Amino acid sequence: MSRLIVVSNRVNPPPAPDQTDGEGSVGGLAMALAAALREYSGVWFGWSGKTTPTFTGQLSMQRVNGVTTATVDLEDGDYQEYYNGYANKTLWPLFHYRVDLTAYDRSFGEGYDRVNKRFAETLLPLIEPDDVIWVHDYHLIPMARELRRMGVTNRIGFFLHIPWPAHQLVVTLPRHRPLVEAMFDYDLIGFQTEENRHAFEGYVTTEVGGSAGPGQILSAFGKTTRAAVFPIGIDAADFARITDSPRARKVYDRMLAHSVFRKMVVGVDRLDYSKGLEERLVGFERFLHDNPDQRSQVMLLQIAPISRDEVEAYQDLRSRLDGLIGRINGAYAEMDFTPIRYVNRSYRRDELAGVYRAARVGLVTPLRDGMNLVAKEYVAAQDPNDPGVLILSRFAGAARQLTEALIINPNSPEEISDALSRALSMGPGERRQRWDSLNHTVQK
Ligand code: GDG
Repeated sequence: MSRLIVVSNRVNPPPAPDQTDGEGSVGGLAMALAAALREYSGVWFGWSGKTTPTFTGQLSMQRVNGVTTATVDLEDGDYQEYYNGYANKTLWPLFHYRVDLTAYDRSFGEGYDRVNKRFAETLLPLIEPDDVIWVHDYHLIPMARELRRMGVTNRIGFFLHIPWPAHQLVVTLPRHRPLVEAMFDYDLIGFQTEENRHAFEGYVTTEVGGSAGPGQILSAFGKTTRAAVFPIGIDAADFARITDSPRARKVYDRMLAHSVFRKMVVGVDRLDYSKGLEERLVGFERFLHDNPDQRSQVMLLQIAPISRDEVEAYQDLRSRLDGLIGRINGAYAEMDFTPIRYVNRSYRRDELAGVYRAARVGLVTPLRDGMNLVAKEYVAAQDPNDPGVLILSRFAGAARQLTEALIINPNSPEEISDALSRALSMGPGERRQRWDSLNHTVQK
C-alpha cells in the first residue's frame, strides 16, 4: 500500500482528548487531518513552529499519538515574509474578501516562494516512489511546482481549506498568474464548496484562456488538473464520544449551574476578523435592546483564543472587541450578572464539547469561511432529546450543507437578533426535527 505524505504549514497532531490541548492545536486544519492520518501509515511534514537565525534544513522526526511527524525550523526572515507576510497579510485577507487589509509587498511574495522551495528540498529525501503527497492550504500553493522541478513524479493533491475568491479579487494580486499556474502542478485540487470551485474555473477560463472539460478536468498553461469539491467534515462519532466523557459532563453541569435560569448562547472562534465577531456582538446587542422582556433569560459565552497576534489587523480587532464588549456589558449588566462572558484562552476539546452541549444556541456568524467546523461540532455535541439550535452565516461553506440551521446574513444585526429570538423560543418538536436533519449531515 502506498504511504500518505501530508504537507501543511503547521504540524499539530492533536493530543488525545484526555490530555491538555497545546496552543498550536487550535484550528480547523489540525483537527480535521488528525483522523485521516491515524488511518493511513505515513508522514506529516511541515514547519516546527520554531525559528532560527539562518535556515538549517535539519529534519526532526517524531512519533506522536500514532502519527509520524517530520518538521523543520524556519529562518527568522522567512517567518516574517512567508508566514506573517504573504500567508497572513496577503492571501488570508484577500481570499476572505478583505482587500482593505491585504498587503501587496514584493518581499512577501519572494519569501513565500523561497520557503516553498526550501520545504520541497527538505521533504525530497523522504519521498518514496509510491507515496501519495497531499499538500494543504494557502501557505503551500507552489509546493508541487517546486517538487516537480526537482523531478518528483508522484501523485500530488492539494486541498484549499479557505475560500477561493471571485475572479475580480484574484486579479488584484500582483503575480496572480504564476500562483494559479502553480496549481496546475497538482493532479487533483480540492475545494470546500462548489462556489469556490466555480470561481477557480472562472479564473482559468476567462483570465488565462484555459478550458473546462468533462470529469472536472481543467486545462491551461499546457497542463491539466482535476478540480473537485470535497467539503471537509469532523470525526462526528468521536466528537459525540468525547461529549459523553466525564470531563465534558463536569463542564456541562458547571455551565448549567452558572447560567441559573438563563439560556446560554455560545460562540467559539479563533480571534480572527473573518469570523464576524463584531457583527455577532452587535447583533446580540440589538437583541438585548429589542427584547427587554428576554434580557434576564439569556447570556452569551464567547470563547476566542488569540490568533496571529503579531499581525496588526488582529491586534486592532482585539482592541475593538474589548471596547464593544465593555460597552454592551456596561449598558445591560446587572449588579449580579453580565450578559457577555468573553474568554481569550483556549480550552481542552472535551471541555468545549461540554460547553456546546450546555448551550441552547450555537451562534456562528463568519463574514467568509471555507467551511467552519465549529458549526459541525456544535451539532455533534447536542443531546438528541433536547438539542439546541444552530444559527449559521450564509457565508460559511458549512451553510451549503447545514441547510436546517437558521441561516442568517451576519451583516444584518436585525437578522441576528430575529434569529436569536426565534431560536430561544423554539419548541422541542421543531428543535429535534431540525437537529435530526443537521446531525444526519454531520455524521455522513
Ligand atoms: C480553517 C478554515 C475550515 C477553537 N477554539 C478552541 C478550539 N478550537 C477549534 C474548534 C475547531 C477549530 O478550532 C476551528 O475550526 P474552524 O473550521 O471553525 O476555523 P479555522 O481555524 O479558521 O479553520 C475553515 C477549516 O480550516 C478546516 O478546513 O473549516 O473554514 O478557515 O475544531 O473546535 N479547540 C480547542 N480549544 C479552543 O479553545 N481545543
